[in-house]
Amino acid sequence: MAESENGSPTKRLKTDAENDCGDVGVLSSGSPVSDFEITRILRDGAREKIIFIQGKVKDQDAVVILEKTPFRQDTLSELLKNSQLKLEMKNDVYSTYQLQAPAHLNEIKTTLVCPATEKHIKKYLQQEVFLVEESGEDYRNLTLPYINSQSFSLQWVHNVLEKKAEADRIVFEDPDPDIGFILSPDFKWDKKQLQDLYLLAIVHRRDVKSLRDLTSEHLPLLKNIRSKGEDAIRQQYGVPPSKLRVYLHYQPSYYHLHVHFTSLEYDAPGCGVERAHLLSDVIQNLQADSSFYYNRSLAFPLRADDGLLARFKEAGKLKT
Ligand code: M7G
Repeated sequence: MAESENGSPTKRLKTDAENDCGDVGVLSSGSPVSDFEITRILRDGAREKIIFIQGKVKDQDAVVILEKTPFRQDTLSELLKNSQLKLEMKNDVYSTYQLQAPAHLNEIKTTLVCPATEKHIKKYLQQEVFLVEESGEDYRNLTLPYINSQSFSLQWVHNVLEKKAEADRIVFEDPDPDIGFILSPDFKWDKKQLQDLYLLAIVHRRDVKSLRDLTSEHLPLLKNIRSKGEDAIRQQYGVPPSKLRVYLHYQPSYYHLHVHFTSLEYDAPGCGVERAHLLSDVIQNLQADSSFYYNRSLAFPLRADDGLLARFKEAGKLKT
């Protein structure tokens, strides 16, 4: 749900597709989530306190993601003072309670994807994963034709770049068409606390799909993102570069170059070694060899029912 800086719901955006999935930022009983009919649970992450639910909103396929967010230090005393406590048990110096927090301190971050495609549903479904090793040639023969035919729509990215959506959330922009970018909060971050800080730098140029396309020609772009992104985050949130994990995903879900800026303290989804490539490593690799990412083998995980995995299997490229 889009929210303005002051937390109030934003107005409806003119570019929102007309559909039955509801209005941006509307929090009422007639909200798209209250109309949501549950079909099945795609994934239930008890430890991360996140659940992915598939369902329908007025006959349209949809996914709802509910996530309990980290505690906010600035509201702790209010939480302790103004909540109701129900004793569960007491034994010696130990006692446990059910704490009922006031509604405004008990929000659940909610993401709605509607209408959701089959690909969205697969993305969120818990599945067995396999590690694939892709050579530069495999990329050109197998992966590129696949992503050209099967990728997620980039409409949301273009909306951000053209300020048709999320314009009020922009943290920093360098408008230069070659080395410029927009830095905005990732939609996984509710901006309520810094422990799970998560921003995205989305480049203005539209001719770079992913890490694979990068050569030394892109070094000015990458260095610009690193230095101006870090400066903006220090200025806006008081978080220094030594507290940030700055990386690119390979494979990404969205094939328009973007860089993830996350809090080092946050175990962000997809920040493991099999998917995340630190921006500083990428810069150094390209400084040493302009065709580093054109040639080298890159490993990444694919879910069991990913069509790309089938192509690697058919080509005899999956190590079993
Ligand atoms: P990715 O590396 O392409 O793939 O990252 P991933 O989603 O598998 O990590 C894309 C990033 O864009 C993710 O961190 C998403 O949470 C974020 N994201 C996706 N969408 C659809 C939006 C959106 O509409 N707005 C914003 N601000 N972030 C989004």
